[in-house]
Formats: sequence, structure tokens, C-alpha cells
Amino acid sequence: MSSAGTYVVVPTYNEADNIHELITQLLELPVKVSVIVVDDNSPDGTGQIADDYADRYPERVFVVHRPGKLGLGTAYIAGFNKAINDLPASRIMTMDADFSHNPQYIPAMITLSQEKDIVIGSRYVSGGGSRNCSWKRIFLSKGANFVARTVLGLKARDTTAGFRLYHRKVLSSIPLDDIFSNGYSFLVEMLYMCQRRGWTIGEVPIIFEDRRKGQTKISRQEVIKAQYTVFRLFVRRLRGGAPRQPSRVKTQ
Ligand SMILES: Nc1nc2c(ncn2[C@@H]2O[C@H](COP(=O)(O)OP(=O)(O)O)[C@@H](O)[C@H]2O)c(=O)[nH]1
Ligand SMILES: [Mg+2]
Repeated sequence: MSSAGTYVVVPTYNEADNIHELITQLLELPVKVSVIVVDDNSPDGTGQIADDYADRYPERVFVVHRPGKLGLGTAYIAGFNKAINDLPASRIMTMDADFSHNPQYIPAMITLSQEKDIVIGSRYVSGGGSRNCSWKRIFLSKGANFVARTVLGLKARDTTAGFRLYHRKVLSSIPLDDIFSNGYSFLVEMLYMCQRRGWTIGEVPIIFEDRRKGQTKISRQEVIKAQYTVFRLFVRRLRGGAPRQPSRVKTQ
């Protein structure tokens, strides 16, 4: 099985404690992947560390710098645009920098991508789970998943997972710059658009571990915004027809 053309988009904000080890592990995987770090001018110098790797491995590590913390959703989009427009990407993956998503699952995700258009690293299929997570985090995640599945009709089990693989054709079919939501709910909106376009979705079980180093960047405000997104998509679903395409991307 060839993994050629696989690019892993890693959004970062203050991940200096993690980024060294993560890039090292990604470059050492038994399958060949390249890395696109999207850094929002992290005050702790994460972007500089990533630049050092890009200098050492110019074929395998790329960095997109943005001027400030502009949110997770638009960071993914910046990485997708880099992979699709500037690089010969055939598969584009996303993962967090904090080792919640263990790089060791990547080979299995690439293998399943031979059959599926999208692959999710999933906590909620048999064999998957969460480790060291607070009850609050588990409650939030399970609640968000329950709502996304019942209200929006999403079929995947783990609809909020940021550990994903998309084939190039999937991303090309979606008007990325028109995605309305940023932050957490971006992931739900993406999946909603993918499902409506009929792309097939597979899930690989993963054990999600809460971050060991650094701090979470997800605010209470973002959780409220996510609820609004689900409501907005629900209205869209009720109206039926082609997915409505909002004309602006919200930042922050
Ligand atoms: N570029 C960028 N990355 C972000 C932003 N917010 C979060 N991240 C990164 O997105 C990933 C997930 O964020 P994290 O704080 O771990 O979220 P949590 O696991 O849900 O608490 C991490 O790699 C963060 O560094 C942002 O505004 N911009
Ligand atoms: Mg995290």
C-alpha cells in the first residue's frame, strides 16, 4: 500500500512542548507522510521550531504562518489550501498537536482510505475510547455527538473528532472558504457537508488521550458557538435541497 502524497495538517497554538516530538514521530512512521504545521504566531515560539524542521526537511515539513490566533476552523482551511494548491496531496489528514491523537493510528487510517473517501480516528467504535479525560470532557463530547447524530442525522459515530483523513477529491468538492463555523463546530459542519455529498465514511478505533503538556485552547464561548452551528445546520436540513452556502467565514 502506498502512502505517497499524504499530508498531515497540524494546527498549533502554543504547542512548543509537543511539536518537536510530534514531528519526529510523524517523520519516523513506517508509512511516509509529510507535515503541514499551521501556526498562529504562537507566543511560545512553536512556529519557529516548526520552521527549523522545515529547513531540515524541506520536502517533508511545511509551515503556514498566520498573524494571530484566528481559530481552529480557518487553520484547517489554510492547511487544506496549502496541501491542495501548492503541494501534490492525494490524501489530507488532520490531527491535534497535543498527542490526544496518537500518530501510531495513521497507518491503519491510510489502509482504510483505500475503501473509504473519509476516515475518522474514532473514540466511539468498538475498540476505541478515551483515557485520562475528565468526566466533563467526556460528557461534552458524548453530548455533542448525540446531538449531531440525532439532530443532523450524521451517521458517523465520532462526529467531533479532529483526527481525520480526506481524499483530495472530497476537499475539492467542498467550498471551503464558505464554511461558516470556526473552532469546534467546524468539524461537525465539514462532516455534514461530506455526508450530504455522498462521500463514504469509515472509522478506525483510537484511544484518545487528554493532553499531557500545555493547555486547552477551547473556550466556553466556542462551545456556545458550536451549539448555534448545530441549530443552523438543523434548519438547513429541514429546508432540504442543496446545502446552503453562507457567504462569509467568521474569524474567531
Ligand atoms: N493554528 C491554530 N491552532 C489552534 C487554535 N486553537 C487550537 N489550536 C490547535 O488545535 C489543536 C486542538 O486544540 P486543543 O487545545 O488541544 O483542544 P482540546 O483538545 O479540545 O482542548 C491543538 O493542536 C491546538 O494547538 C487556533 O486558533 N489556531
Ligand atoms: Mg487537545
